[in-house]
Amino acid sequence: MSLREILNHIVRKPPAGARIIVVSNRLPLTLKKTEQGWETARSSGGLASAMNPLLSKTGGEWIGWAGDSGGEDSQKRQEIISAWAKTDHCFAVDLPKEVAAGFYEGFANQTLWPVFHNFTSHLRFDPKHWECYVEANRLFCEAVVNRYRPNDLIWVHDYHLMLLPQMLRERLRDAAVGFFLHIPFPSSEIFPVLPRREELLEGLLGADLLGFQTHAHLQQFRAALLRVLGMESKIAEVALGSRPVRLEALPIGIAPEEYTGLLNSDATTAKHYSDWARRYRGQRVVLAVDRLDYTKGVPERLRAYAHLLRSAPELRERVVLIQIAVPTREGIDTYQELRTEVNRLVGEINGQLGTPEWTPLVYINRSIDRSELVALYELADIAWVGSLRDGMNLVAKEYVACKPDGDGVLVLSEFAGAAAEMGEALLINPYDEERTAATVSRALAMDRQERALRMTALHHRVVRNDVFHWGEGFLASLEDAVSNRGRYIDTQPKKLRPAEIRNAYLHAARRLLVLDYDGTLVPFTKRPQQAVPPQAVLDLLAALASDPKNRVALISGRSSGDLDRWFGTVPKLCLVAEHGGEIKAKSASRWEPLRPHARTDWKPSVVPILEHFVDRTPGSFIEEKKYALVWHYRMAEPEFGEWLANELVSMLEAMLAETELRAFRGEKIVEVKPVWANKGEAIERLLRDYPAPEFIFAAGDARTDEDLFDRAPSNAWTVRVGPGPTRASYVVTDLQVLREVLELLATTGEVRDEVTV
Ligand code: ADQ
Repeated sequence: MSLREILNHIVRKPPAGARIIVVSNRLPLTLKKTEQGWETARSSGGLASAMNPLLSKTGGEWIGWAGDSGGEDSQKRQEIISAWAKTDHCFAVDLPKEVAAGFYEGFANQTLWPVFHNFTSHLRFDPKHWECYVEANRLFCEAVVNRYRPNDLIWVHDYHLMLLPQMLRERLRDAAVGFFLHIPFPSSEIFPVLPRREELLEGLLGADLLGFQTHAHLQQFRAALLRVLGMESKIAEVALGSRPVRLEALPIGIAPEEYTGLLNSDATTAKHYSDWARRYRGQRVVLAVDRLDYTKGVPERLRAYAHLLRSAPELRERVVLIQIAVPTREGIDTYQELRTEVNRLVGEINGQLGTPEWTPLVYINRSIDRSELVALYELADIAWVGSLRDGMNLVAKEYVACKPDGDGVLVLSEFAGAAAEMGEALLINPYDEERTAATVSRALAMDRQERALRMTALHHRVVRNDVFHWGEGFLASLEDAVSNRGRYIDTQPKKLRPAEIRNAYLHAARRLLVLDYDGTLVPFTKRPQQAVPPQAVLDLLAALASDPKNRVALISGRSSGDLDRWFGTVPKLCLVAEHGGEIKAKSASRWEPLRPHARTDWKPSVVPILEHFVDRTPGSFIEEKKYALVWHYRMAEPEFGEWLANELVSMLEAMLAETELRAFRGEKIVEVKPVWANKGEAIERLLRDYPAPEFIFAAGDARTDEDLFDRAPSNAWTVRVGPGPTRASYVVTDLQVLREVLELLATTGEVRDEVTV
C-alpha cells in the first residue's frame, strides 16, 4: 500500500457529495522558468501533504496563484496550467503583474506579516497595495465561485486571503466556508495599528469557522474584535445576528511518515548522514533551520551562540552550529538588511572564534533537499528554534519526528506556537541571549535519561497529532459549524403575536412577569435622571401587579435609590436594582444584596481609570452604584465614544481578569460590576421566591437582558425589544409594541371568556 493510499484510508470519510475546495495563496505546484522554458515544480510542504490525500479522497480541488505572471512564451505556460487542472485538480488564479506585486510583496508581506508578528517597526503601508490586496482577493473569489458546487466545503488558508470569506459569503450565501490562520494573531494593543483593520476583521467574519494555531491567538482575535469593532464574543463563537462564526484553536501538525520514511529506508538520506557524521565526528551538532525571515530570530541566535562560545571555552572545537537559512522575500528591503546582518555575524563568529581546524558555524544560505534535511535532523544533538514570533514552527516537529529513539534535545522559543504543546522542550526567550546561551549549554550537558524522557514524550505527541488529525479536525468542525447554523436559524426569535400570548396568559393561574425598564418601558434619555416614568407606565405596572395571579418584577440596571423614588409607590411590585445586585421583594421594606457580604472595596482602584476616560471624553460621566461603577458616554461624540469604550473595556478586561469583576458594554455605557450581579441570577432568585409559575414573561432590549433570556426556563415568553442578535424566543419592533402587549394583558387579565384560540 502506498503512503498516499494509507493516508487516504485514515482520512475521515466526508459526507456524501461533499468535496473540499482548498484555497491558498500558492498551489502545491509552481511554474518555474528554466533554460528549456516553463516547467512545473512540486512543493512538498506540510500543507500539500495534508491536503493532497483529503483532496484525492473527496475529489476536491485546489485553487491558488500560479506564481510568475508570465511573459514571452505564455502559450506554453497556459498549456502547463491547463494540464494542472486536468491531472492534479489544481486551478491557477492568474494575477496581473502589478496586482500580484501590490498584493503579495506589498500588503501581505510588508503590512500584514510584520504586524501579525508584532514587528510594527517594519510595517509599510501603501493604499495602492491595499487596492491590489482587495483585487487579488476578488480574483480568488471569482475563481472559487466558478468552481463551486453546492455542498462543497471551502477551506481558505492564511493571511493573504483575509477578505475572501466575506466575499464568498456575499456570492455564495449558504456555502460552508472555513478559514485557517497559519501565522499568529497579534495582541489587541498591536492589531489596531493595522491600516484597514475593520475590513480585515469583517472579511474574516464571513467564515463559518475560523481556526487558529493556539488558544492565545484565538483570544487575541476576540480581544481585537472587541476593541476594533466593539463586538463581544464567546470563547468559541461570535454571534452575528443570523449566523454564528465558530472559533477554534487547531494546532497544525506534520506528516511524520514523510520524514521517518526517509530516515528508515532512503539510500540518499543514509549517504548524506554518513557524510555529515564523518565530517563532524567528535563534535556535538546543534542545528537551526529557518526561512531567512526577521521573525525567525537568526541574528539573535548567532549572537547567543557567540556568547556561549565566549563564556564556555571548553566547548571550542567540540561543538558546531549548522544554520540553514532559505532565502525568502528578497525583493523587500528589510530582508536584504537581514541578510547583510547575518552575513556579517557569520563572518565575525568564524573569524573571531574559529581555529584552523575548527569552523564553529556552518552557514548554508539555500534550500536543501528533504533527504539532506532529514539526515541533518538525525545527526543533530540539539535543534535550536529561536523564533521571535511564529504561528507554529514546523521545524520543531520535524526534528522531533526524526528522533524515534528519543535521543536529542529541542531548544524552543516560547514565542513559537509550538511551545504551547511542546512543554518537554527546553524553552527560551530568544531576546535574552545570555540565558539562551545557558539553556543551550544545559542541553549539551543533559544526560541520556533526561533526554529520552523529554524526547519520547514529544515524539509520541508529534506522531499522534499529525497533519491528518489536524485536517480531519478542521473539516469536522466546519461541517459541525454549518449544521449548527441551521439550529441557530431555528432559534432566531419569532415575532410576538399578541393573540397567542394573551391566550397563554389568560389560561395561567400563576404568572411571573419580569420587565426591564430603560429601553423596554421608556425610551433612553440623554441624562439617566431624565427617564422619570410617565404616569401611564406606573398605572400599567400597578394594574399588572395588583392581579392576584401575578408576580411582577421590575429589573433594571438602575440604583435602588432611583427605583425606590420612582416605583416605591406601586403596590406589590418587586424591584431588582443594579442588574441583579440588589433585590426588594414584593411588599418588603428593605433592599438586600443578591449575594450576601458583597464587596465594594475594589471601587477606589477602578474610579481613577474611569476618571481618566471622563477627562478624555467631554460629555461623559461616572455613575456610582452600590455594587457597580458606570461610565456613561451617551452625550459624547458617537464615534469617539465607541472607540474609547472599546479601549476601556479591553483595558479593564486585562486588569480585572483575576477578580470577580467584569467590564460590560451596555447602551452607551461601560459598567464594572461583579459577575454574579446579573439578570440571570436575578430571575433564578425570583423563581426561588415564587416557584413554578405556569406563565413566565421576560422582556428587555439590551445585552444585559440576554442573561435574563438565557436563564429563564425554556417555556418562558422571552421577548427582545428592538433589533439585534438575541437569545430571546420572541421579538417586538419597539417599546411601543411591548407596551401595547402589556396593556392588552393588564386589561383583559380576568376575562377568561374572551379567549379565542
Ligand atoms: P513558515 O514561516 O514557512 O510557515 P515553518 O513552520 O518553520 O515556517 O515551516 C518551514 C518549512 O520549510 C519547514 O517544513 C522546513 O522543513 C522547511 N525548510 C526550512 N528551511 C529549509 C531549507 N533550508 N531547505 C528546505 N526546507 C526548509 C508558516 C508559519 C508557521 C507555521 C506554518 C504552518 O509562519 O508558523 O508553522 O506556516 O502552519
